[in-house]
Amino acid sequence: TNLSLFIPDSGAVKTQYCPIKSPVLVGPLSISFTKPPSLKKIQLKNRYVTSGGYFSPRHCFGRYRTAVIIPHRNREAHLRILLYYLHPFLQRQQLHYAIFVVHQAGNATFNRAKLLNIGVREALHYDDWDCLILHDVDLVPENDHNLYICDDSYPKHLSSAMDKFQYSLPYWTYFGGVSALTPDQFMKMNGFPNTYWGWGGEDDDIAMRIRLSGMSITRTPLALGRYKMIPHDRDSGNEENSLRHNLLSKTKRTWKEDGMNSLNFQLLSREKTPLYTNLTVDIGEAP
Ligand code: UD2
Ligand code: MN
Repeated sequence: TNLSLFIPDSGAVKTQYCPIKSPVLVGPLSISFTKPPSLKKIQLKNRYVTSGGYFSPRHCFGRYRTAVIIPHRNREAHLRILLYYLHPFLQRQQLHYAIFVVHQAGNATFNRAKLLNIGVREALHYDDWDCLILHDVDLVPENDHNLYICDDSYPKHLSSAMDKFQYSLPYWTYFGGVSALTPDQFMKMNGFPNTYWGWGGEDDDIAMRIRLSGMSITRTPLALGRYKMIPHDRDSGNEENSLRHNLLSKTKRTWKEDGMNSLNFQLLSREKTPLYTNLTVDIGEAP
């Protein structure tokens, strides 16, 4: 039942939890990448999103507290497209949520996994999150029944069916794109590796850590875990990591020492913009 039927629309009076299943989901979404919307336009369409990209359902208490963490550098147009689709998507899911963008400063080689570790550490200073969603900037979910909440037992892979892989998994242990972990699951595997500079390998390292720390991967069913990737070339500063196979052969020995317990970085700025919290960080460079 829709709780808002019983609670008069008198500002933000809340007396009950939101229903377990949101009544306002619509299912398959149509997504197009023609022209990135302006931040102003996105703000106007999301008037209940507050500073820092926060939202709480207005007429009921959100059951789930979700932090979305996006590693980013020089993909402003992609970020706008993602925010345009993601804010309404998360609101329809009736989540209490916030969006964090972790921006790598400078021109050193990109390091996706380290940025995600930083995003987790920082996001946990802001709220008591039930679920951390680690989200590529260029992946737009196509079905709002793909809930941005965590599985109680295991790390969950949400982007199980991407258009660029013909809406199926490229291989069985694939864990790239978008995933959902509780803070406990994330800490149990010592977070993600900090040592993968450039493109590739870090996702497989993450999948290995899940297993090595005694967990397994759950997934959104293929029919719901559908995503469109905004077409792009390889970024400069994110060249293929030629060390990745070598690193992957050592994960079993290194995962306990390389991760959240060895994370170091410098937080250059922390700002609440209208649609997201921006964290700009100096993460150093490959040794
Ligand atoms: C794949 C995986 C991705 C990751 C990557 C290997 C998919 C859809 N995703 O992405 O999760 O495992 O391979 O590292 O298969 N980024 C920036 N600026 C940059 C470079 C990267 O913001 O200059 C961020 C951005 O959030 C991007 C993500 O890093 O979505 C992954 O990089 P990519 O999109 O270039 O790599 P891709 O599509 O092969
Ligand atoms: Mn991509």
